[in-house]
Amino acid sequence: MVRESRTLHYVMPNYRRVRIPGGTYFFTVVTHGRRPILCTPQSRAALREAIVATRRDHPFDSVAWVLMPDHDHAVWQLPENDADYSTRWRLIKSRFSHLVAATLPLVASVASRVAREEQNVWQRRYWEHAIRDEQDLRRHVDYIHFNPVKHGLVAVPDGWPYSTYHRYAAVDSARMTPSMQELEVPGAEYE
Ligand code: NI
Repeated sequence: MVRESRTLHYVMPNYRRVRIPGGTYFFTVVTHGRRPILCTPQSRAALREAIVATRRDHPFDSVAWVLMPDHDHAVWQLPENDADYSTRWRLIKSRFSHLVAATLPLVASVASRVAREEQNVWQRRYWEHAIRDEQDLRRHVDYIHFNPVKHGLVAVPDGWPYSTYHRYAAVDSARMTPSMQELEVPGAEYE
């Protein structure tokens, strides 16, 4: 009988720990007018701060995430009996908007003219998909990690720094070569 050690369990890619029945979701969130503002040092710090602050009152697990210049893709797992991802995204988007309004001149100039400034940073709508099973989860995690390649920013996922790819690749390199067919996720970019 093999007993999984606590250490091994901790370092395994998150998708192996995800209990599918119970609030695992894929999201695509896009900036207003597809402004390429998300990957600056200020924006990355602001997003991190917004996520940390939101998690304090509304916890969730980040299974995978990729930050692109004008959108991001994420897979979250919510606590049991909690499906309220919309509150979490609202808080993250709002906090991020307030934080970057102070650091991004382009956004600040727009925000000063309009009361609801977050609507000038983010598109209001976003794509949401409830993960169905482990295969669906893997497809979406792979989709996230290959997204910078899909969008032509880098030749290999390893070349894009703003991704949980690196967390996965460190412990599960065998999963890093899915077929192109596996990388199709209809609707994910809603372009
Ligand atoms: Ni994308």
